[in-house]
Amino acid sequence: MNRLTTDTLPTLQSGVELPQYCREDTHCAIVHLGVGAFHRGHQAWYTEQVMNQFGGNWGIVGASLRSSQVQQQLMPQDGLYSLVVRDSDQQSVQVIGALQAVLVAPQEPQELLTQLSCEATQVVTLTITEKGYCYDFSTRDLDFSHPDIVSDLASYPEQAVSAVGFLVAALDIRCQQQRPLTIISCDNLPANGKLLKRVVLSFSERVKPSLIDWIEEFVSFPCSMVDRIVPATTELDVKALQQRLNLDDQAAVFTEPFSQWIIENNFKTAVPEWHKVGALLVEDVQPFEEMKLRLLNGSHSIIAYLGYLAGYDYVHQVMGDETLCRFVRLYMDEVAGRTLSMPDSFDLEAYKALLFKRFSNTSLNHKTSQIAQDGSQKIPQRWLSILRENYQQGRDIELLSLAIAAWIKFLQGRRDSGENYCVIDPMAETFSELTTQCTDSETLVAAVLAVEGVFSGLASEIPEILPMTVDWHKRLTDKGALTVLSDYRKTP
Ligand code: NAI
Ligand code: CS2
Repeated sequence: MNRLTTDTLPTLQSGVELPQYCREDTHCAIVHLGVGAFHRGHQAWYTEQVMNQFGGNWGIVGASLRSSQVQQQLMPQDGLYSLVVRDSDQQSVQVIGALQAVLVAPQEPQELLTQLSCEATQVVTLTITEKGYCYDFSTRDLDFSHPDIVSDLASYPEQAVSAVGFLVAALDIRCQQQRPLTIISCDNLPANGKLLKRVVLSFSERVKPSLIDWIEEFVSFPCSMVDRIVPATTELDVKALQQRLNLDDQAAVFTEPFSQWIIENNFKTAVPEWHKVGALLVEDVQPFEEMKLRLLNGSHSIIAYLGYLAGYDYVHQVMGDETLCRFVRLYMDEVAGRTLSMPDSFDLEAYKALLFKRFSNTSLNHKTSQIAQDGSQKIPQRWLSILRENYQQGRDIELLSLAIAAWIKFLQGRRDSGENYCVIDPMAETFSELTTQCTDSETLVAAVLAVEGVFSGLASEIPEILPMTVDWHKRLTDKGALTVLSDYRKTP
């Protein structure tokens, strides 16, 4: 079967949306770090809409700081890929042309540095996962002990491996050339723009303090709330699409109709008119970001750990389980929802109802195991800030202590059915040592709650959390997730 390429594009039947601008004449002004599924299903899609409707030189040069897999998927297709929107039995296909090149940083670091610092580049966007920022939640600053940062500080400005290292080396060159820049984090982190700026400035302080004033004046790091569920593409997805297109697309991504991008209106350069194609520019992103991280992502992590332990592979399956659904509803209404301060005009109930609808989309094969990855990097902003705020307000912390117990159970690598699995987390080694050494709930829960990089002294701040979590861990171990949840807060 032929591959999707510039040459085979015209063979696609009607009904498939194609790029409405001349790719060959379009220059690149955006560099994106972390060309995973989400970038292709979200920022690249918004940029494609801008070029389809208003033209402009907003081509994207993507860069993977890790593997060459995406380059091997995309470049034999001239950077073209299908974005497939699925909603239960509906499906639409759009071919995205915005991505014009993909670099692999470990193989071509100089090319990436040149692209990041060249005059044409106006904007850098990032989806490098929560762990890609080398951020230490306990110090709220750059993790100077992180191996990538240790290596980048030693070899600066050559041979960077981290996004922070590449950005500072590029900003160093841009400062000499007086070329401002807008850098937009599109990862699920609290105040992601401020966090990125913090790590960039801390790194600069070590390698070139004189750069800091220039960055403060000529570089902006707008915060952004990003939202669209884009699961990892499976071989089955690719095969099904081959039938539909009669072309082979190894770089396709699959997503839902819903999409949201709320961006702080703080740019130091020109940016695409994303606000004309559905994005929202605001002065303060925080209320929206908190709402999304706490209601959507917080629920996702509850669905992931309790659902996976209970034997559910997909989010929509968990939503089909009354007991789990009730628990997610309790979390939204009585735990996370209580901490949000949304504008009066905002209909939070409608937002929550839409989340349940999105989670129930049966054609979106979103794996609980995918969401369960990197818990050490996700749980602080998804659960722990809520837990601290509710505790300070004298509100319920029971539900989240059960959720934390479920995560600790998940770290032990065995489902309630007895099936074993590998834990994927940057701290997996630490957790594997703890779960091997600590074989009873008391010692294991105490040991995990003492992991500074995640819990940052929570157990001493909230003394009740340890006995509560031990109790729930014992019950989960003895009875399994579904039984524990079916008893949870059931009126006798
Ligand atoms: P993915 O696994 O498809 O891609 C992850 C990308 O991050 C890859 O390009 C990989 O090379 C890069 N990466 C991983 N670790 C890194 C590190 N330590 N330093 C630099 N780069 C690194 O994942 P996907 O779906 O693209 O998600 C990426 C991020 O996007 C998420 O972690 C989240 O913050 C954000 N996001 C994802 C959504 C989704 O539904 N997939 C929705 C909203 C936000
Ligand atoms: C998910 C997110 O994998 C995860 O951690 O919770 O990727 C989620 O799908 C997105 O944030 C939705 O916008």
